[in-house]
Amino acid sequence: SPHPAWLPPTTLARLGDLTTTLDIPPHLADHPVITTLRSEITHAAHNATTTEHPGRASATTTTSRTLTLRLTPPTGATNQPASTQFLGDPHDDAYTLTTTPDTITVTGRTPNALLYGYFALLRHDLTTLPPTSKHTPATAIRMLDHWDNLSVHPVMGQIERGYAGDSIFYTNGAVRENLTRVADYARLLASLGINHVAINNVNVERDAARLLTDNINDVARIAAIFRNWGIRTHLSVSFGSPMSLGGLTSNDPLDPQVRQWWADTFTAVYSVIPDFGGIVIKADSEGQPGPFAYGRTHADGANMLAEALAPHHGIVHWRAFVYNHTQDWRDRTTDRARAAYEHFAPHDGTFADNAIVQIKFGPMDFQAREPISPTFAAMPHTNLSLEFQVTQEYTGQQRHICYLGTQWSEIMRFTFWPTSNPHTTLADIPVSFTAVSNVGMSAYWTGHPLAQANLYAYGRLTWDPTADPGDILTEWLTLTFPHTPAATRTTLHHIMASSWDTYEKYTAPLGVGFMVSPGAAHYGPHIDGYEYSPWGTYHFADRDGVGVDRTRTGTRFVDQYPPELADQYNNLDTCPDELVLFFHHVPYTHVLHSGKTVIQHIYDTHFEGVDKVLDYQRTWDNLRDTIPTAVFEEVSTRLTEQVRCAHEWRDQMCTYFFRKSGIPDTHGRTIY
Ligand code: GCW
Repeated sequence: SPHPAWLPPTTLARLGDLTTTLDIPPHLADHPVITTLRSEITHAAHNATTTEHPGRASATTTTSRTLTLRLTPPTGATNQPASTQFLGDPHDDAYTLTTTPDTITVTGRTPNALLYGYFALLRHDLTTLPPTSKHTPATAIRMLDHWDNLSVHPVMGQIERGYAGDSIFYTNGAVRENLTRVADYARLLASLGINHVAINNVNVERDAARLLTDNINDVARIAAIFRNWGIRTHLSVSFGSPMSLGGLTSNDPLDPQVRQWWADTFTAVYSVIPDFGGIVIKADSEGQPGPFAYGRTHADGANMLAEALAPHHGIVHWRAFVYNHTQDWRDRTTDRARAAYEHFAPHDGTFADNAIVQIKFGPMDFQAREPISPTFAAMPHTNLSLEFQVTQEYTGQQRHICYLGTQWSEIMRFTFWPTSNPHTTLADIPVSFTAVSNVGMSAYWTGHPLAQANLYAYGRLTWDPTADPGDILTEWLTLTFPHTPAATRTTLHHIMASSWDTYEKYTAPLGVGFMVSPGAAHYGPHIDGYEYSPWGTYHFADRDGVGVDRTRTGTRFVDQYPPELADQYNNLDTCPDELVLFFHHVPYTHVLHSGKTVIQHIYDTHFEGVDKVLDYQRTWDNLRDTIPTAVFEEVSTRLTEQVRCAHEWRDQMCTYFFRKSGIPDTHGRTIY
């Protein structure tokens, strides 16, 4: 059986000590989520009687606190804004906790709200809860996308950018017969408040395309499981479906026959899955078909699908990851970072109410460091989704420890208007949060046992983007390792909280990005791996300097930002150090705000990064007796690889830039 992640029996037992009552209006007594809650309560009570657990006052406690879960659906007319009919309302998921010394009451207006409130009790010290507190998520849509293929892809494997084994959904080209792992996964997600899941890769192979049509009954089996946990199921679809599945002669979004095909197809889908969430679509991107072939815009494409989904209250997540992946590296006028803004911003205000434009957090591609995509500030009249990557494609592939809660928190707190509107953060802009999941059939769900913390942190931050990522880490450690001495958890916290910074130190410097081995790997250093490729990810290092000139003397990408930020990034004196090579091409002797030259920064951070990883390894070794043996061994093995890989990065980076620049390390360390 898979690892219980943050819901081990000992943790759940704390809830079992409460004498729990469900207070549900009769017409909702058989709601699937209420049925789920009922079985959770039984399960927790069972754990309480069979488990010794730290939260318990004493084995002989006779009086226990009572817990009431009270569902209070709104009566009469609600005055919800019209947009909520498609996008949902965060207040539907909100729960209120009310406590007295003897009682705890969870109230909410939907079954999901009660489920979220119930699981939230695990995270709180029940003895110090305030008399009353209300908890409302930041957005109504908190979603995970899966890049799972039905079969093993010859290059990408079964899960594209998956580092945790096979798909929990599919095997041998079809939906699995046994979906118990999906049920366990749904429970983990629900405990965090995740309420939407897309179950197949955005690069849609032919067998996956047919999930929407011939194989919709298999999707319905998955949807039935997620429904029990208040999660709606979505599919990634191919824009080419009318031709490839429907036998039409065109996919033109303005062709009435094409529109009719989509309308008929969704009518059939909803007859089988009445609460189907909608679709995710990657069009005109990295070889996927799209509206450009017909001279149409992405708004035309998205609105066609939105129209077909609207009668069923379905939504379209239309990805903005559209750029020229067949660029000539000699062409210095094309800048991949500009692409999303150029294709989407001009269409602001023209997207349908049930269309959401899904934008990666940065203008390039889920790098360990890049600026925030300016497209978020450029489409105030469009529903937007902020997309993260929980799977660690560019952040160590679940072989390296890299806690991303720190990065996502920083991103969510970013503001485009530092002086004119400093309190509006990036997290205030989207109506939906999405991310690529990191789970698979791995015993630990995520390959690296500590990568579970990233899934956890994504869920918690999408509920509350203002939550402290260090506190989230503490929560995760407490729930996941209840029997581990507090000092060990403190040590783990220390390692994980610094791990993103460490990863950045030993990989690509100062925001320049990539420098990874190209293609299916994207792992380990290959500094010039993409330099003469068509993918638009270049660093332009020569004997004098390095970095991409995206200023007003270069590609002018800076001017996609609101003026205040555009000026800040454009000016070398005000551009933050960590982004300097993203925005500027500078000499190696350029002095950063830190007081170091660029070349010395490259040497120093790479030596520091390796030293940190060695320190993690030594520290981890000392925890041997306090961590469950299997977890200890698994992490040890991966740390050995992280140490090896960090050395490889350090030595290639230092050597490469020493050979380019001829400038020695001021500390005289070994450079090859
Ligand atoms: O980061 C890139 C990945 C591709 C992925 C693409 C995307 C699913 O390397 O594997 O394709 O992003 O986001 O569509």
